[in-house]
Amino acid sequence: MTRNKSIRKEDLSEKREYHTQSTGIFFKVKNLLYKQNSPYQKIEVFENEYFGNVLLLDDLVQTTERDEFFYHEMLVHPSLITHPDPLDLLIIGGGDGGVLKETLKYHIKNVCLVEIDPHVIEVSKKYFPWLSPCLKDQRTELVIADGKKFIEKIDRKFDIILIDSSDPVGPSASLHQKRFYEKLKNCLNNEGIVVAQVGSPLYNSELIREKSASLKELYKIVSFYVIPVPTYPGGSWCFVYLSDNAHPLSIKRDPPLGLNYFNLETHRSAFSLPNFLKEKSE
Ligand code: AG3
Repeated sequence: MTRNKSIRKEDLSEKREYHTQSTGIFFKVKNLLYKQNSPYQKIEVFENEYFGNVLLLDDLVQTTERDEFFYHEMLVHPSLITHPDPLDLLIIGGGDGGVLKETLKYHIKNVCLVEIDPHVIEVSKKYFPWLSPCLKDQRTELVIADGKKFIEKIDRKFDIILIDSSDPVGPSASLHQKRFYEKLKNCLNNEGIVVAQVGSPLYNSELIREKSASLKELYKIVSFYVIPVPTYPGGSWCFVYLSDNAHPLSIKRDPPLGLNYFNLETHRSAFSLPNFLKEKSE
C-alpha cells in the first residue's frame, strides 16, 4: 500500500517522452505551470531544475528554456545568410515565437507566421516571454490557420519559408507530405528557400529517405543538415534546405552578432553528413 503510494507520487513529479517503446527522456517536474487540452492537442508547460521551462505538445518536447537556441538558430540562420535578398518570410507553425525571434534579427520587411493553435501562442507568451515579444514587432503578421490550407489559398510569394512543425502525427501530419511541398513551391520566389525540420536522424531515418526521394522531384537543391538538440529524441535533429537557385554553402552575408550556436563554422559543418545519413539522403 505505502509502496504503491510512493510510486504514484514519483510518477506525478516526472514527465517522460518515449522515443521508442524502450527508450526516452525524463524530466523532474519542479513546478507544473500549465496543462490543458486545446481543440488540437494537449499543451503542457512545466519547470525543470536544469532546462527551465519546458513546453510539451501531446507529450512531445517542443522547446526548453535552456536549449531552445540550438534548434531555433539552426532552423533560421542557414537560409537567412544564403538567400540573396530575403525580404518576405513565411513561418508555418512556430507559435512559441522562437523561430520568429531569430528571423527578426535581419533587415527583413515582413514575416507572416501561420499557427494553427492560438492556445500555443497564448501559453508561450505567458511562460516563454523571452521568445514571444517578437509577436508584437511591426514586421510580424500573425495568422491563425492551418498551414496547409493557408498556402493552398493565398496568391502570394515569399523569399524564405520556414516550417517549424511538430512530429508527423496529429495537427502537423499534413505538413510532412509531398503534396504540401508541391503546393509550397507556388508560394516561393525564384530565388526562394524552404527549410523544414524533418526529425531525428536516428529514429526517423526511413522518413528522411522517403522525403529525400520525393523532394528531389520538386526542388533542384535538396540538402539535409544535422545539429545537436539535447532534449529531442536521439539528441540530434535533421533539417532540409530546399531551393532551385540558392546553395546552402554559398554565403551571402554575415549572421547577426550575439548568437549562441550559429556561426559560419557550425553552419558549414552541419551540412557535412555522417555516412548512414548520406546514404539515406542520396
Ligand atoms: N518543433 C519540432 C519539435 C519536434 C520535437 N519532437 C519530439 N520531441 N518528438 C519545435 C517547435 C519549437 N519552436
